[in-house]
Amino acid sequence: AEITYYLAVDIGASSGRHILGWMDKGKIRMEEIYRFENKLEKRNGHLCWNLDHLFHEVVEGLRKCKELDRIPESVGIDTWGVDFVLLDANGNVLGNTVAYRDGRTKGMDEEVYKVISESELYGRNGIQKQLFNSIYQLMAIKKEAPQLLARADRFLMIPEYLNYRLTGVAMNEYTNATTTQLVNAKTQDWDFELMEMLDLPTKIFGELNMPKTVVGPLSSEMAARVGFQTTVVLPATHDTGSAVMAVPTNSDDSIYLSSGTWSLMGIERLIPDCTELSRKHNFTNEGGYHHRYRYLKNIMGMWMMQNIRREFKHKYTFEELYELAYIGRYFTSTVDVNDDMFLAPESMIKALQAYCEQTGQEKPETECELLYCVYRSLAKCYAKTVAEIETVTGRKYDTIHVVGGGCQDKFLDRLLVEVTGKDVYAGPIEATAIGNIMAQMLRDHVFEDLKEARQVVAKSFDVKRIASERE
Ligand code: ADP
Ligand code: LRH
Repeated sequence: AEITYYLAVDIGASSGRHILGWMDKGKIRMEEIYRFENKLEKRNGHLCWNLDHLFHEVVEGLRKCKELDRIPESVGIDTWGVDFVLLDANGNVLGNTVAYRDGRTKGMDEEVYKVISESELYGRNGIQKQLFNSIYQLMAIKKEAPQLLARADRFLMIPEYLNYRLTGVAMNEYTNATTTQLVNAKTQDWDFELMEMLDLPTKIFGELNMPKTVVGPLSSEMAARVGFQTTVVLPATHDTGSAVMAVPTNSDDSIYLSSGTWSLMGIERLIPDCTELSRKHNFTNEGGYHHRYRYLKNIMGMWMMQNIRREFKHKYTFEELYELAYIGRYFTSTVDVNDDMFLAPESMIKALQAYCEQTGQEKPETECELLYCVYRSLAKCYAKTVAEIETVTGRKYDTIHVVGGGCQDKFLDRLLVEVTGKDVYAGPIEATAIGNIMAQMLRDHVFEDLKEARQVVAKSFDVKRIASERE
């Protein structure tokens, strides 16, 4: 029989990949057919994404399907959240695509709180305060370049913009929209009243569409360029939304840790929690597939390791890095990984040393000490987050599922077992792409619902239980 292929284009802050998925004897099969690098670039003093390059890579990966003669029934794109473009009336991008790690949002929280208090804001959207959220980025544009906002006709998040380039259709999607901090948690729609209070142009925000919605066929120009026709579909276009769909369990007793450039740790909930208690613990209520909420916390994550590895000139393998960290385990200084100073430092090593000095701790000097300091600090933050989840929800969880590229970090997985005392499972590695494909398969009625799809994920992919040191 003919195989029906679905293509996930999953672009993270560090890399992008095209992954084909299909069903085979009741299991999901996947194959990565294309991969490319993604990184920040400095332009006019701002940290930016190179969108033209990303789009070029999206097209190259599509062409690869043609080359392999495996034409997907549909294709879905997901990327990191919060970043967006403004389009003018002719569909051209206004200004640079400034990335969330750029410093332009400094002080923009205060601008917003002049209009609405922090707790009232959280009460409306339940989104964790992070200075890079789109709401603060928009305030920065309003302050620095109001003419861009005045000329803007459409607001599109990164995956939506890539879809637009593929199809000519400009369409907003719900899960990623929630990361703007401009969506009301209860109505699950744009908070136009809030936008008006902030004097943001409401007309640029289009109707919100749920995952599984069809964007459209490739434009004829695109179809000619890639050599085939297909349908562009919305997955949960926020990568974390897709990753959490692919957490391989339906149990309520489980916490997930989506581990990539960021660590996103939390649970799935059916009702948002926009209370003061929740805000004080800085949890977010992002919108998920089928009206679920991702109740989680952003933790600085592997970004710190990525930077250190770069500063070590990539001279060690992952296994060697674990060994070095192990040697450094006598070193007890820790940092608050979520401190702003680690968001985009010139040197992560210097930032770690400065933090330790400023807090009166011994500063890490050797490679071993630096690595262990980051591991220990991350692990400490995970343990604290688990405790906070248990406090806020008033219950205990017995399991942690780690998914994403970072779940391959054996040292961190072990440490997680040690500091939390929970049963820790690692995998699948490509959870985000799997979630993306699941949404496309759900649209195609391959599965009845998310529950069934998750059961199939659990039996289709490698999920390893992490043994503790004592076992
Ligand atoms: P993103 O989607 O944010 O780009 P990924 O989910 O692709 O991130 O995860 C990539 C990250 O996973 C790498 O930057 C690296 O930090 C980590 N990683 C991948 N493989 C390993 C490994 N074997 N050991 C430790 N870390 C790893
Ligand atoms: C992870 C992620 C996360 C966002 C951040 C900007 O890739 O999408 O959920 O908060 O990037």
